[in-house]
Amino acid sequence: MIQVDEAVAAAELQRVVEEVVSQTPVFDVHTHLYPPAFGKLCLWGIDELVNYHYLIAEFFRSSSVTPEEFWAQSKSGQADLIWDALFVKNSPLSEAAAGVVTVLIKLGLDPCQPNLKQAREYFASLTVEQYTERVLEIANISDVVMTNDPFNPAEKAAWEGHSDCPERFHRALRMDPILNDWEAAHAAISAEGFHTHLQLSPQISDEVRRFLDKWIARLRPVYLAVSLPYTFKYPDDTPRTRLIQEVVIPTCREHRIPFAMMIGVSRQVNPALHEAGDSLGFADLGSVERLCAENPGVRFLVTVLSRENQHALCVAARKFSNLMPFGCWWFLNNPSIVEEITAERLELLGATVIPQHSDARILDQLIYKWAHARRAISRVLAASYSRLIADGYPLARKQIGRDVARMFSGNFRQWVGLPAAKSKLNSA
Ligand code: HDL
Ligand code: ZN
Repeated sequence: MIQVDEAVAAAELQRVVEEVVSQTPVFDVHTHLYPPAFGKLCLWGIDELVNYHYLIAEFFRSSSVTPEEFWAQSKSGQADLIWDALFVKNSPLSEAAAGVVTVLIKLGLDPCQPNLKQAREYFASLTVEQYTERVLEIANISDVVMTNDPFNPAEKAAWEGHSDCPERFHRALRMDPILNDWEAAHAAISAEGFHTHLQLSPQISDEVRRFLDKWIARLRPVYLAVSLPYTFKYPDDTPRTRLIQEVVIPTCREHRIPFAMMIGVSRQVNPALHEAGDSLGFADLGSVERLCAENPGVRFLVTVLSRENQHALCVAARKFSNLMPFGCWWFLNNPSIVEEITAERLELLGATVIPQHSDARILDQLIYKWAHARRAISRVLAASYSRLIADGYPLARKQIGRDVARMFSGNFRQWVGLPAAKSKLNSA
């Protein structure tokens, strides 16, 4: 029973919540990051940071430079163009631009420089190993999950070279080609010596499982993952349904790992923007419910790209305890929407969700994505707790610590079968 003198006073609540949220380490469940040993796959520093595809999309709205002219530039030439258009000639108001400002300020650099000279000198003074430690410490990140695509030649070469992968860089085995482009995936898997065929059969499914087993043994992934278009339907009469039923689900069962579905992409609506050319669409969450209902013994991680799908995802998670909603993905990772989604998740699901992931592609982004996420989540959490206190509930600080630790790492560790983290602060 909580003693009244331990209770957090209403006037102190916002500060206490911000303190606990800031001090609680995060397990970042979805990123595109790599450890330093992965060489060029490990993106870091100001030229990569400013060339984030979110900023490239925004650049074309503030410049007369055409995509063809832009892509003809070097990486640093592109960064110079983006810096001038979004940070010198205009105010960095967008979330992606404000994020760069957050990173520079937290590194002690001037975000109002007329060019990138100072920032480039700073990064040139660091090794990627030093910078990795610095970023994880500033962002208070204990672990990240990578995105590992066995169909990416550079990634395949890195793993075949037995790149050293530190345990806190957990792996996720990405299966987009298998589930979204079976024709190309079948050819790639065959080329690796597996006996697959365009026409699916139980024997072909077994061969695809053998291919996955080989990569699972190599990567020891914490989950299998796929990004699905907003048109995703389950079941349907495409190879995807059969591959989910005969390959993905049995593999998740056998290896006791969850299946992560990231649903809602509308691919390449503007190919001229390359990686920045994707959009979103409203998805059918009945398909998620059917998968969860058919497979009660399999754990699912789901994030959806449409803001309008979020409420239905919360309701689906109330129906299926093998469904874990996670993150405010991609176009949703903006403070106003993170607050809205986090509020409806707390109201419908309490602390049983994974409120955010960074989706970071560049190491530096962990600094801003988590600073901004913590600010938004603190606001919503404090509002939820303040309603309890206003009703006379004596809320103790250690309860706040317990709830935040559960959402920031405990839920995911339990979901993927990792041991609980040793708590440092939550008893405070
Ligand atoms: O498929 C994914 O994992 C997405 O996150 C894409 O990588 C997307 O381009 C992205 O970076 N979103 O933030
Ligand atoms: Zn991603």
